[in-house]
Order: sequence, then structure tokens, then C-alpha cells
Amino acid sequence: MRVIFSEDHKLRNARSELYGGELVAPFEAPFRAEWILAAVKDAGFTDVSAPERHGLETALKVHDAGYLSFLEGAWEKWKAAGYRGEAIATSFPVRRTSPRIPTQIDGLLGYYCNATETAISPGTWEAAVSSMQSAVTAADIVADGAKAAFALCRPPGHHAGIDSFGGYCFINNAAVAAQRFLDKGAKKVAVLDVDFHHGNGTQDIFYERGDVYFASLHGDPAEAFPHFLGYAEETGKGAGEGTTQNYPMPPGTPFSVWEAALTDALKRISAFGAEVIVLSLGVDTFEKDPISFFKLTSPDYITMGRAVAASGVPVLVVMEGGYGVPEIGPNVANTLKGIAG
Ligand code: SP5
Ligand code: ZN
Repeated sequence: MRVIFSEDHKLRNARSELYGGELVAPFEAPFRAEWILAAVKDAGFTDVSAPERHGLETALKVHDAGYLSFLEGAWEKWKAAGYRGEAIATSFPVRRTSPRIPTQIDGLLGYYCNATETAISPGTWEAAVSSMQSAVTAADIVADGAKAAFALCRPPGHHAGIDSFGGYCFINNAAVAAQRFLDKGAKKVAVLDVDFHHGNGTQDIFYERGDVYFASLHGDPAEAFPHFLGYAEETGKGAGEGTTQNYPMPPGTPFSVWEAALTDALKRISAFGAEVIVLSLGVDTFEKDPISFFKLTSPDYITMGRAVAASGVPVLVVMEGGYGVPEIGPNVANTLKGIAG
């Protein structure tokens, strides 16, 4: 299985994450990609290449153009405002506010932000673009006939919505990849999101579309980030009616329970007629993840990979979350081993 990885991920190296009322070193940091790459190579996936330099044309089909241009210019605007720290949103358009888009950077940040733990830092845009390019390059490998490929994306993407960033995400790599498959001739694509956190950005992007099925297994939003989306009753709207499926699960969920949800999701993806699965892979479901509450163990990732591959359709693996512990590398490698068979 080919691995696509950009060294430019390092350009995303924020100093601060707002966590528990303090600015701490971000959980989503460059070491994650380095550990994952090393473990994947150790496991025998040594065919690693840099992405092709794709532009924003596919991203513009899943994100708002004003949002992407905000992201591109946000750091320069913040710097020009003379602030000393990183760009963190502080004020938000909540209920009963004006729909107008502000012009000044603090207003823009609040308008386009869905979670303030995520600071915009110098190089964030460049890293996010390189991450998106890895997803598109790997999608092309699968579209051209490979049974599987791995986009080692960093920063992650699944919390980035049509017009919002947060949850360590800026451009929704999995959504861009799904769109790329459609643009290359697929009629039906599935995004299967197994990150611990609900893929609120991906759901937002495809909620009213019938060409992409979205299924997500995650911590119950009543008890976990992203808090405001991911309930079982959210099943799509309009042309997308019936093409979203959520599996919220409680603290302490063991693999046996999680696996039953996976089986159901795969059955529905198959009934939908997906020609390819984009696997939004977070390994923050691991029992030792520092910010999550599921109880998966390292061998479970092999089982998961096998189950996804058993669907019989090609699989594009896109890296999402997984934090803190050295096991993130082996857990990703185990998933790939399960998929490769
Ligand atoms: C891609 C991805 O996995 N993003 C996750 C972003 C989560 N950010 C908010 C983290 C807040 C965690 N609170 C945990 C409380 C544990 N006591
Ligand atoms: Zn996550």
C-alpha cells in the first residue's frame, strides 16, 4: 500500500491550545506524524511519496470560497493587528445575531471558528494545503486502480465544515478526497469516520448530498467534543435524506460494542452502493488516548482494518486524530495491516 506524506506538515506547529482554561502545548503536534510515519515504515509500508501540488479546485467544491480565502490570509491579518499571541477566536455569532460577515480579523475569526482550542499560527495554511494535497494524491492512486492507499495527513480535517475550522482541523481532507473520487467518475462514495470524535465537519459538508454516504462512530456528543452534532437522529436532509448515520457511544465503550456499530455501518455503506470507502482514521479510540474515552486495544485495529477491507471496495485511509502516546504509530500500522491482509 502506498503512503502519501508531506514534510510540510511541520509548518503547523502552534504554540498554544486552549485546554481547561490554560494555554498548553497542542495535543495535535508534529511528533504525531513523525511517530506514525516511523511505525508504518517499520511495519513494511515503505513506499512513501510526497503529494502532487494540487490547487484548491476540489476543496472549493466542499468548502465556501470566502472561508478558504479567510484561512489563507488569517495569519497576516492577525499579525498586522499587532497581537503578540496566536490567532484565537474570542467572540461568536450564536443565536439571534446578524448574518453579516465582519471585516476585521477578530470578527472574522469568530465567524469562521467552531472551536477555540484551535489557534491559527504562522504556516498553518501552508500545512493544511499540503495535507489536503496528500489526500487528493492518495485518492488518485485508488481511483487509478489500487485497492488501498494511505494519506498520512496532518493537520487533520474532519472537524472542518463548509465554512468553519476547529478541532485542530482547517481543510477537510477526507471530504476533498471523496469529492475527488466523484470528479474522477465515481457515482457513490462513502466516508466512514472512526475517529473518537464525531466528524461534524464532514457531516456538515455532505448532509444534503445524496452522492456521499457519511457514517461516524464516536463518543456521545452529550459527553464529548464536538458537543453539538453527532446524534443518532441526524440522518441527512433533502437529497441527502438517509445518507448520514451516527453511532454515538458512552464512556468506557469496549471494542465488542464498537465493532457491532462498525458492522452496521459497513452493512449500510454496502446497501448504499458505495464504490469506494474513505476511512477517516483517528486512533484516539485507543484506551490510553489522553483526551478520549473508548477502550480499544492495539490488536483491535487489525480487526477493524480487516472488517473494512472485507467490504470488497477500495479503501482510502485518511489520517485524523490520535494523541500523546507512542502506540498511535503501531495502531495506525495495525489498521493498514488489517486492510492490506
Ligand atoms: C481531529 C481530532 O481528533 N480533533 C479533536 C479535537 C478535540 N479538541 C477538544 C479537546 C477537549 C478534550 N476534553 C477532554 C476532557 C478530558 N478530561
Ligand atoms: Zn478525534
